[in-house]
Amino acid sequence: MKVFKKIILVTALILANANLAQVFAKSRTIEVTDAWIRYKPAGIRMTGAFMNIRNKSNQDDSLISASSKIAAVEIHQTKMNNGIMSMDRVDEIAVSKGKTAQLKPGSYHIMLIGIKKDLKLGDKVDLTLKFKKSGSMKVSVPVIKK
Ligand SMILES: [Cu+2]
Repeated sequence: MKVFKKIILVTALILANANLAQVFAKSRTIEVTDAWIRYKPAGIRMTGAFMNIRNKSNQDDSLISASSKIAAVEIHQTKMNNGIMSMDRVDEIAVSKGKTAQLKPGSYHIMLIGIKKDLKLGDKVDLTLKFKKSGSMKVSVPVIKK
């Protein structure tokens, strides 16, 4: 019985490692979580993508571009100036070592422009994120109503 338990434990560990390997296959140093794209009604050709980007490496990095097959993509920052909200294109979003950059409404975000077809709730959009130090990684981002 003792041996049997051990085998189960070893199997569980192997499965856990397999899962980790999948997650880290894209990038050893960058981890993207809570990614979502804002659902927009049919006919609206632009929307924002939001996510948390964690830099697990020991050097500062930054997101320098993003791309997608279905739209032009820019990195934006929403700002309030004298009560007027505006969106500006920015060259990069810093992701300091050990820190998490939050891309969220009203702040930094990834803008999809000229979307070729309507995105439905639950659709997933592949985005390629390019980092100054960590290179490129792909994320599959669900379309969500928030
Ligand atoms: Cu924008």
